[in-house]
Amino acid sequence: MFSVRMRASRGGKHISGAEKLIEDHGIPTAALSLIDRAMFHERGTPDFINISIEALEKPIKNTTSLPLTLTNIDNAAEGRAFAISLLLNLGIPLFCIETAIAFLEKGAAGGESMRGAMIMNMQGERLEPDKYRGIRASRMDITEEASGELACAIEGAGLTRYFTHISEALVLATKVASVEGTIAELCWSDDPSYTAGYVASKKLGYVRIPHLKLEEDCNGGRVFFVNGIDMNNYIHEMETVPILVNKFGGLKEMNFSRYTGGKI
Ligand code: WAQ
Ligand code: MG
Repeated sequence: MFSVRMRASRGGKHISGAEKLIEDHGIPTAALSLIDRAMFHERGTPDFINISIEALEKPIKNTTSLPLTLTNIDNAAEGRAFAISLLLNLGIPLFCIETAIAFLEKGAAGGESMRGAMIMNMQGERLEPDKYRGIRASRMDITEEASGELACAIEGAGLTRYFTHISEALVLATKVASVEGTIAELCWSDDPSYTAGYVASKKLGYVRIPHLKLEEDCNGGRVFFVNGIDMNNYIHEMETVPILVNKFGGLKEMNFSRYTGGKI
């Protein structure tokens, strides 16, 4: 198996990134489709595209995705409030959550979106060594079969047009939650037309929130809330241990009106 990864930028600013795990005969097709994505992205046309193709050195861990919970939240204010309540429920102090949200809102790479994620401890401190690049979860993908199960489940919920975003985010969140020391992840997209995001954790699964920012907003990102990690081990596992999602963890739907008042 090979890891094929793409990142694209313009004037040093992050535009997009994506990756696949693939057998050697699939490399040309995978690389072409990633170049295509890099060239035609709503955040802009890149002046730099990096494609890396590497044989995997370590054995691949197979895993079931986090379960996917859909919520019917219809505006960003409620989305943020709900995300905060989920994170509080997971034991993250309010101060940390608010600090993280403020960074994501204004662009955690000095006013721009980062290429990777922030790592935040329970004191609200950012631990990632490079505050512009951040930490990238890497070397992960989903099998055709699990992808089919996910496609089927979200079709029933009318979300087929968002399949690529959902599938990639679910795979990433599954990897992040699997790394020892991760308490939770908060994410929303940096694509201006894509307002959705999620809170993910081993405990509550992937909770999709359709609105975490307003449309036209180019700032987004990810934060991994951690506790008691050894930074080198954490980064090493996040970036290099390959994970393949070979089963979809199932779909739940949550009617938001039932969950106001802090109940989860
Ligand atoms: N590792 C860590 N952080 C990353 C990675 C990665 N592999 N890829 C992206 N990021 C960070 C980076 O700061 C980006 O600016 C930010 O996340 C957003 O990336 O409908 O589209 O690819 O359920 O724009 C979530 C909702 C969509 C999906 C997330 O992220 C759904 C999304 P994007
Ligand atoms: Mg994006």
